[in-house]
Amino acid sequence: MAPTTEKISPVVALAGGVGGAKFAAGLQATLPPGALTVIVNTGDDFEHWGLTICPDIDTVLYGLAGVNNPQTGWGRAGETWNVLAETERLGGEAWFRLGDKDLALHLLRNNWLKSGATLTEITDRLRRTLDIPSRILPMCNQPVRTLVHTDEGDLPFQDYFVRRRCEPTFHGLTFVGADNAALAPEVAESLQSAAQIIICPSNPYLSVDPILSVPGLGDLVRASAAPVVAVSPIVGGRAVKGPVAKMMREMGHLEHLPLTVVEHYAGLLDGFVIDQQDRADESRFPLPTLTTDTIMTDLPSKRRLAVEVLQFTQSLQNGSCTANAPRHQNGQ
Ligand code: FO1
Repeated sequence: MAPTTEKISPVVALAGGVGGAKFAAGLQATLPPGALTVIVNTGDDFEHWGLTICPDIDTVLYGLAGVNNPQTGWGRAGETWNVLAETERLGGEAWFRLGDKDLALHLLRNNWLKSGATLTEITDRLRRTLDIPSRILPMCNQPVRTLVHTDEGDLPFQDYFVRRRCEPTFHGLTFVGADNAALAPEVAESLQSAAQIIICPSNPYLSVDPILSVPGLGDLVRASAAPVVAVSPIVGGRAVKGPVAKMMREMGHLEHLPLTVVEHYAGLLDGFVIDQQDRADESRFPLPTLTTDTIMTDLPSKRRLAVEVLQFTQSLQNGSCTANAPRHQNGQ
């Protein structure tokens, strides 16, 4: 085949865990190899069994490599649990389920971290080994840890999310370490050269806000000439997965939850994508809105949504979308 001379338009996606990984898989299946960069939340990372665990990075790695567990959305397909069972038998903690295959990746990553490699370098090494054509970038290389303020006190993220199954009432978040985090050159460069920036259907508070908390990162998104579009993580007034709707209710937002997402991203977006089940809210949005089926059950549905979102985002760039004023026109 003759080499193509067509210029690849870079697309940058901001992603958390399961919802982000699903949508990123749709983007990857649609775009030319190398066109996609995924900037991933690391606020969920923690230390467990003496290992650094990076759940969202791994969910995106496994999802883009097509080796993820489709039932849970996290972890590996065809996983075995021998180490977990034996650890529990010996009196160790088993509330956070690390499978045998997953553990192999953790052992390697830990070793590489100990020998001085950055999380960015390690993630790139892993994605190449897993034959992933897209770049996967941790939001930063320094530890940032999400602390959840609840009615039962402050809980480290995985204690709130996995151990306590998001049951405590949510009051707020602190991204511990964010002030000392540095914008990685790879993250800055990808945002500066992006032709489209897409915020995946991830939890805005738990998954996207930590990314935006890295000093300078949110400013680059806001300053970008590329259209910025977010896909709603709410379908039919409920979260597709995870606690986002529960958290919104606990913050006093009882209805029109997709609008709550838009308001949360104020000043950042040029367009928004909502599910057809939330069509009744459509007229309330102060920016161009694509209403479609956002439920992703398999690769064709992920790809279909990705195609629609990319076309919508591009229409904001070339001015063919005639809906309400986006970010770049109203000077936000
Ligand atoms: N989520 C769970 O609900 N229970 C688990 O035992 C669990 C283990 C786990 C192991 C590795 C990994 O990469 C992710 C894992 N997750 C588990 C998912 C993860 O904690 C959350 O989905 C994310 O942090 C939220 O995006």
